[in-house]
Amino acid sequence: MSSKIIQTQQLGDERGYLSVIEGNLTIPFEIKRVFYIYGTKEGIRRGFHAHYKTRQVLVCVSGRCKIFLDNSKRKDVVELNTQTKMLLLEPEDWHEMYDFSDDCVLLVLASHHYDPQDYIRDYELFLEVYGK
Ligand code: T46
Repeated sequence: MSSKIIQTQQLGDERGYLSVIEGNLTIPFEIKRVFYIYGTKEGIRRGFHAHYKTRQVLVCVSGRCKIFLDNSKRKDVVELNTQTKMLLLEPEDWHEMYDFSDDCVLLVLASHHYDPQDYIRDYELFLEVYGK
């Protein structure tokens, strides 16, 4: 699997905690876009796509969720359940997000601006592009 876990440090003092993500330092790309997923209803599964070029980093800044990954040869599940554990999600890995806790805020940092053409939402096309 190309995608992998990255840990960031928990900084802080008697006032509480602070964690930092810096483009081209903590994560291996310049951050062009930030979005966050929250208020996800019970039982909902999202994603169901891969990308052509967008690299992303996912971190639950509140709560937890699971990410199912599929590189056409292998499948894996990553649980994001702490503010210091991030998933570097590479474009070639099909992904689905699920098991969101009520308080989940999934922060996503992306290497490219939003472009619907960058999505591969058809699993057969995904296999043609990235399989074999
Ligand atoms: C991904 C996973 C982790 C925009 O207009 N701009 C944006 O930057 C984004 C990300 C979405 N949208 C619109 C497109 C849809 O109408 O917001 C709506 C929900 O997006 P989508 O159904 O693509 O959301 P997810 O949760 O399936 O996927 C998102 C990202 O789109 C995707 O890049 O990898 O989170």
